[in-house]
Amino acid sequence: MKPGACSLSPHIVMREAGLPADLVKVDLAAKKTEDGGDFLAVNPKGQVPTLALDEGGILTEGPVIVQYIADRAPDSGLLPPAGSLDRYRVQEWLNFVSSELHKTFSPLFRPTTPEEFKVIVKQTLAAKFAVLDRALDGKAYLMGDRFTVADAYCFTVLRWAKPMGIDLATWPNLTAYMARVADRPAVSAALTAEGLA
Ligand SMILES: N[C@@H](CCC(=O)N[C@@H](CS)C(=O)NCC(=O)O)C(=O)O
Repeated sequence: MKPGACSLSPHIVMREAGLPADLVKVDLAAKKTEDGGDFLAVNPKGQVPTLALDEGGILTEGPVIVQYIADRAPDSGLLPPAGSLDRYRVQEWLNFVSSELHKTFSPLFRPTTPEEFKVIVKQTLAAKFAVLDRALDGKAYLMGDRFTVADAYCFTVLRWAKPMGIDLATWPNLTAYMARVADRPAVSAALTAEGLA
């Protein structure tokens, strides 16, 4: 994991699921684990999140990892049962966050991205935030009253808005949503554990 990176999403889900989270920090630039190990030998993609499985091997790709964790705690309500329409709805949100938000944010973190392109990226994000803001109107979470893995991922990615100079106050439902999610005991514990509280 890297504090505040997209690995925060499965970290939150582990805590929401009541499962032990054994976190290993990674230096993403050097591709080294905190004990000096070669991260690329663990995950050839060189990316977090990377989940080491009890049965051996790893699982990668955040939207898949959170579903794997939630399926280990089916009573948590973090993910509706396989085959239900609600399950596809959660996956619909996971995909939206991954492809429309997460990977749109990415160039903002790169020092090599030209400033003119960053302006376009922020405009693109603003349009997506408006979609989310409308979807959250009158709802506590993306799926309604129930917090799901999609909220863990969405919250994690939306946290990047502020450091990137995007003021979420433009979208009142998003602002309220961020405060609501941050207030959850498991989320607050994850933020504290990552030194982000
Ligand atoms: N497709 C991956 C992307 C994960 C990703 O972008 N992770 C970032 C941190 S948020 C990372 O590890 N960046 C370092 C790199 O790509 O070298 C997923 O959805 O899990």
